[in-house]
Amino acid sequence: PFLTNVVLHEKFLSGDFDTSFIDSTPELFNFATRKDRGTKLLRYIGDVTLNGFPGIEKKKKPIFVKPTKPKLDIKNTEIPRGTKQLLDEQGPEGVVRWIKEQQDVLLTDTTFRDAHQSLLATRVRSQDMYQIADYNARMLHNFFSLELWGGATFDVSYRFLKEDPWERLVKLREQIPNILFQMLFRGANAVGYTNYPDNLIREFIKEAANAGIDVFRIFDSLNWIKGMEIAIDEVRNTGKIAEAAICYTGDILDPTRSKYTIQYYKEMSKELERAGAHILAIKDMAGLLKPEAAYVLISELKEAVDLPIHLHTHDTSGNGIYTYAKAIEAGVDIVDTALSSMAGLTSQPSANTLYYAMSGSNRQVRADIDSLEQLSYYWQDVREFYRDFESGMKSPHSEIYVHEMPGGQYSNLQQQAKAVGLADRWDEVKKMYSRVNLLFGDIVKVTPSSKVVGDMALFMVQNDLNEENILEKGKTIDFPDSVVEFFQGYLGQPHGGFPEELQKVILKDRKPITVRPGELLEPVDFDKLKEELEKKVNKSLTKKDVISYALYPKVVEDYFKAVEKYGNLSALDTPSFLYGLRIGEEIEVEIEKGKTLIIKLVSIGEAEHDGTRVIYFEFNGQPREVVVEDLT
Ligand code: 3PY
Ligand code: ZN
Repeated sequence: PFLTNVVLHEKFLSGDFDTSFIDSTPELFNFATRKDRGTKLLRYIGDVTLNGFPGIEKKKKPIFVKPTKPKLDIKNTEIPRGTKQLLDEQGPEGVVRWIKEQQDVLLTDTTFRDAHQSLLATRVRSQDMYQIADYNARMLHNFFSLELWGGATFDVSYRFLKEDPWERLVKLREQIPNILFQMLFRGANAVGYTNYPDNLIREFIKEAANAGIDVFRIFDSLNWIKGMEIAIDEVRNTGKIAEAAICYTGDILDPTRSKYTIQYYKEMSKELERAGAHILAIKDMAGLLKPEAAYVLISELKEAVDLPIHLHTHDTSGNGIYTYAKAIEAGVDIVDTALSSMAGLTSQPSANTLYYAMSGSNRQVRADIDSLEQLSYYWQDVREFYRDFESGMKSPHSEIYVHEMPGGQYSNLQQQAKAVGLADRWDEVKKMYSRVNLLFGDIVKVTPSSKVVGDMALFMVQNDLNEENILEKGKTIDFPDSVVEFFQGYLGQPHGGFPEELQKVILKDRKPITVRPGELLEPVDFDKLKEELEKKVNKSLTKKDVISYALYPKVVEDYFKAVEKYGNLSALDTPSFLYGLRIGEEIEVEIEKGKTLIIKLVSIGEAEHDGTRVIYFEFNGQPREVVVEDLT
């Protein structure tokens, strides 16, 4: 039950002047904020019930089943030791030694990051992770790592979920103390879409390492090693694992594609080893690495470097398991998989399926299959919550080998196309995507270079442009900002340089740079930014908040404004977060351990002249109402 105001305390009412109860129960003074928190939550629920959630077609809230939890007695099952303890005790070198000694294939689970980035437009909320994290600690204890942070999860948390990604990381670390936590880090672009000053890159890595990240998968969106060096160096300074990635594009076994050859990948792997990588990742972000090519690539790279190799792919073509099997045959050490109900198609291949695929071979997949199946049931149910963010892809797409779109981009670009009214021209957009790639000189396409290609493809379809008239009319065209920035060199330098004629047309009078953008950017003044944002949002902020603000000023400011209006929404269950409540529906929201709010939607009032409606609730049994702007 709820503590009430201090003046209602029995001792106060009795006129007893012994006020020691005030010291022993300071929470009595939380009255105002708690009441405020309840009102804010009701305001959010009223708002989403009435106006809907962006990206979800306005309709009646569906009936969802409560996600099935594994049959494991959490309280009476100890958390086994895992790779995290190994890192803490023996450092990155110890972990590397240990990986090399393993005969089994080790797994990274991507369910908390790339899987939902690739299937559900990155929309999975922390609450759905917290509900299962205690099980992960016990049931995936023998995994190499969990990829659960970075990539698009960072800005999408603030932008669409109104959640603090740092809070997610810290809480998951508390629940899962035994498995390495991995993030995807875009080199000089950090978790953003543009190059940032060096000191921001370094501070971000320090803070992320402190908050719980152990393995930093660092890549550059053009495979430009200069764009990765600062990050590799800083990860090494923190004592964490620097996993440097080569982005795989093209097809090493296709003699007609001469730009990205086996020689190219071998040289890059050696450079990354020299730059200080502890582990080498092959980041096949679109799922272009065909099985035979995987065998050749892994075999050759094993010869070229002395690092463990970690392979990442997407199952868009349906060939993912076959690719992994060939890579395993060639000696790959670790592969990325997702739990089966969150696997396949644009996501990673299924861990469950790979487990069976390798049975009877001399290299087993290190996992407990019963645990994988049970965890997968949970995600099957949770995935339903997010059905409106599904891409609609129902079966393998072999056309991926032609358009080469990263798995993590597919559902996101589709949302973007929808937003600019191109939903029914999606096929055209995909074709244009591959044409833009060739127009740009066949570049590596991965965030943010893939976003540049996507923006240009949308722009060309929208404005009925093609390769010829771009060059003819280009001087009078205002190209998307991301495209201009790319041709200026602000994402770094592509292998083989920029196509010169096109670069001139796009840049007009602007001069391109050829040095590392970080050399030209002013260092971030964190104190000044802190002051600036604190003034704007009227509260004191942490270093983490300020780092986020430096990366995403507008998004993070809007996030704090949303928090001011609605409070911290992360405790709300996902169906209610996305759809609000049905009339008569009652939910419980545990806002803190042991503190639960009971909320029932009673009715929605008539539209008022000023464009608002009153929403009537029962809040812990008491009638409460909030006024909500009607945007329908
Ligand atoms: C990201 O950078 O978010 C990616 O997933 C790239 O593949
Ligand atoms: Zn990926």
